[in-house]
Formats: sequence, structure tokens, C-alpha cells
Amino acid sequence: MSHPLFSPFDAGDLHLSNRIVMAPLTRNRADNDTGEVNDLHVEYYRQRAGAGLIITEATQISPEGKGYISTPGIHTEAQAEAWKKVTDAVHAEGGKIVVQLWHVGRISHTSLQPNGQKPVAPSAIAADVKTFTANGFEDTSEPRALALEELPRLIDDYRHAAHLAMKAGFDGVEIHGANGYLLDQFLKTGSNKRDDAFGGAVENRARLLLDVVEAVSHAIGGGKTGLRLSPFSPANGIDDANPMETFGYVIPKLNRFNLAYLHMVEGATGGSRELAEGESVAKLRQLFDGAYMANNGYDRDLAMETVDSGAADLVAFGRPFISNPDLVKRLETGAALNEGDRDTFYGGGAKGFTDYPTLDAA
Ligand code: 8OZ
Repeated sequence: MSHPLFSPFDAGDLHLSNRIVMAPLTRNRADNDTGEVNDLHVEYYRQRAGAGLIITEATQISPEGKGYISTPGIHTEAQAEAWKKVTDAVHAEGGKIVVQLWHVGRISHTSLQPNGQKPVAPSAIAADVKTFTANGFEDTSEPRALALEELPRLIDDYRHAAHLAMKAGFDGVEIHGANGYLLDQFLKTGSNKRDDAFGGAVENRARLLLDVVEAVSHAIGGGKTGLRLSPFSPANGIDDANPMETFGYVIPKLNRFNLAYLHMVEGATGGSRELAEGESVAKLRQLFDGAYMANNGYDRDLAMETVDSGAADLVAFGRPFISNPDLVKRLETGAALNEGDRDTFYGGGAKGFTDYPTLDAA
């Protein structure tokens, strides 16, 4: 009999044919000027439709939300039309796909911003990290602090993107609340030094995230809305004085939205799963009433064990999905995995994007 990892699961309104999720993976192959995806994306996602759920690469909700070269957007009608070809292709293969709604906040560079303006952030504190621009790797620019009066417009940008996602035929959206981008910058103490209703105490630092979750879930339905968090990850130069307290506050507040799922990066993004003394993924997971999606460094054995024990309902795989379009089949049969080529992870064309062989082809 097949392992439960390969059995169907309902996450909110998402009826998934198995518990394996393709994690969001930035690939930098969209048109840098228009933010539109192209025929290569159609083929790339179509090839991976065997995943129970595909989460698209992080996709900016506004021009200001962009932080890297050639990432796609979901803020213009043309972008939504381009994505529609992707969702049609995935659906034709029997798959499900949500778009990851992204605002980078301070993880950007003036050359990527409208009119060369400063990136926006909770506070005017630069992140000590680089981004990739037309000139290669460059230091992120010093941001300006968002004014209180601007926040309703920002929340509207998320709502608008969620509406466009529905037009584009997505099964739902995932709000990117992780990895040191805008919403995580508001949540965590290292990047949020505001003294208004959106900074200071955890109730205030969590306000923007909860407002965005409310706006998006009311716009398209909580059952079509997922959220990604990375409580313990230092990704993109972020830190929090007390993640158990911060996320111990945030997570129970999510329950009233009846979200499709909570997706958690368990540890350092793309790195160690080890946590500091007193930190616990299991404790945070217990605070959430809905479906739980585990992520970070999972392999076949750990995924099976985690679903068996009930510790997670869904398991997201990132890098293995880059090089194995038929990853679900490979995991089910215990077949060997293709190695990924790091030189083609970020940017380029078909090479390293749509040319990894399936078992059938090999
Ligand atoms: C790798 C390179 C650029 C962006 C994330 C959206 O960490 C990203 C990302 C990852 O969430």
C-alpha cells in the first residue's frame, strides 16, 4: 500500500492529490521590464504538476515590492494574463497551483525600484545583505520608513494582487510572511523600530501581517489563502529578540481566518534545522488549528516519518523540485534524484529550468 504521503489531502478549499508540495523557488526568468512570465514558465510548472500543490516563485504585488532582477509580478492585467497560461497548463495536468504574494520591503536596490526611489521598510535600517541586480550582486539600498498613512495603500496592494490571482486562475495564494521580507521585517524586533501602532510591542509588530491576512482572506476566502512564516530563520539579515513570544502571539491570531494552511520554514531557510535552546517548531505548530505544511531540508524518510507521526499534514520540497520535475513519482518509488545545477538556479533560459529529465525520459 502506498504511504500516506502519497494520499489526497484537503487544505481549506485546496483538494490535493498528495501531501507533497513544490516550495516557492525564485528563478529570475520573467521579463525584467514587464514582470510577465513566458512560455518557459508554462512548461516548467506544467512539468511539475504532479506535486499535490505548486507554490509559485515569489511574485511581487507592486512595483515597489520588487527586490531582484527578473522576478515576476501579479499587479498588472498583463501579468495575470501571462500567469493564466501557467495555471491552465497545471490544471490540464490535474495539478493545483497558488501564487506566492511577495513584497520584499528593504531587500531591494534603488535600481529595481520605480523612479530609482528608496525601498520601503518599517524603519530606515539597511539590511546587511546583497541582492542581484542588472550589475550582479549588490548591497541592498538603505530603505525609507513607511509612513503610517501609507499602510492602507500597502494592504490594498495585497488585496489587488489577490484579486488578480483569481483572474489568473490560481487555486489560491500564499502570503509570503517569511525570510526577512516586508511582513517579517515588521514582525521582528531587529528591523522594526517604529513607535506607532505598527511597532514596539508584539501586538503592534504583528498588526500589518494580520491586516494583510484579513484583507486577502476576505477578498478571496480564507480557504484559498495560505501563509508562510520563518520564525527562527536569519534569512536576509533579520532577527527577533524572542521568536517563541512573537510567533506564540501571531499564530493563534491566525485561527479566526480559517486559512488553507500554515507553511513554516523550520530553522534557517535552506540551511540548518537546528534551533536554539527553548525554541520549538512543535510548540508553535500546536497553536495553529488548520493544516500545517512543513518545510526545510526534508528528504523522503523525514517526510514520511513527519506525516506518519501527524507532525505535519503537508511537506514542501524546494531544491529537489528544481532538478526533478517528477519528484512525487521518484519519492513514491524510491528512485534516485537528479542533482541540481546551482549555476542555473537564478536567471538564464531553458537550461537548468525546463530541461531536467523525468524517469520516463531517462
Ligand atoms: C532566493 C533568492 C531570491 C529570493 C525567499 C524569495 O528566500 C526568496 C528568495 C530566495 O523567500
